[in-house]
Amino acid sequence: MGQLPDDIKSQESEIIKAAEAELKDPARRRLLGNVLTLGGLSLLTGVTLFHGETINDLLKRVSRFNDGAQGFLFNPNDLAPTYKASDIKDPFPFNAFYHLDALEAKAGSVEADTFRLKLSGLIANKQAWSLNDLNALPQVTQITRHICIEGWSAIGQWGGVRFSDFLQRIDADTTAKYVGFVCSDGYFTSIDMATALHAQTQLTLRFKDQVLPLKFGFPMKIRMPTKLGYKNPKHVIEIFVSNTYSGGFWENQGYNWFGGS
Ligand SMILES: Nc1nc2c(c(=O)[nH]1)N[C@H]1C(S)=C(S)[C@@H](COP(=O)(O)O)O[C@H]1N2
Ligand SMILES: [Mo]
Repeated sequence: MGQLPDDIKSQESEIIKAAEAELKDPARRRLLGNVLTLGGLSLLTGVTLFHGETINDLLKRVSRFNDGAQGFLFNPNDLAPTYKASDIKDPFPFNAFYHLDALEAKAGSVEADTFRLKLSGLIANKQAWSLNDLNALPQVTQITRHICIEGWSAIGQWGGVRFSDFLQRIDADTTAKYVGFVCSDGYFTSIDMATALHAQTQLTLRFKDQVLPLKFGFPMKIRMPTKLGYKNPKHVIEIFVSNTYSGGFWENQGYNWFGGS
């Protein structure tokens, strides 16, 4: 970007500043139809505003480009940055589509001993999994940054089963397009298979080496540092593999489905 003339550089930074402001204001995001991801924001580098076009028009234009192109731009071998234990945010923020006060009522129905993770769709071995059996699989940990589209981010440590290992073990059809998640609090989302197979995508059972607390997603969450927060489902009780698009809780209200960070 160093070679650009100053007037273009300053228009660019004005666009990015305006876009960031749009992203930060929840009311504006809703009005916009939540068109943009942080990945999309970085794609704004190099775009110019057409004559008479508003920032909103431009955001919509870039977002349409995002869902069409990010699947190709996304390199399944690219790793998200990792951090040191001393970088972990304490206390780590809680976020959900309801207030923390409602957590127990919304998501607290799962009993550790009797819980079984349900599997459905294009999976050969659909036997349901207990938490003990999941904990007996080879475990990995990651210290990565969680980025919420509402304008905050925080570094945390998550432990569990590498999701690609799990998909292999249950004999999932990894040529299928989507993996979907059903959550005990009514939340749901779905991801592309390339992200499901990404080396850092994790079926998470622990936060900071402790059993995943309810507020961070007990009985399990799916952690993907290559995706924004809303693509990381907590309280997962069912996983399905499918070629049929099934959207997601926020995605169906306008958030970008790809949701890469
Ligand atoms: N089941 C469920 N998962 C969810 C959500 C939710 O409301 N319910 N919110 C999402 C959003 S928008 C964010 S930012 C993260 C917050 O995760 P945390 O509470 O561990 O910080 O969870 C994501 N996964
Ligand atoms: Mo979020």
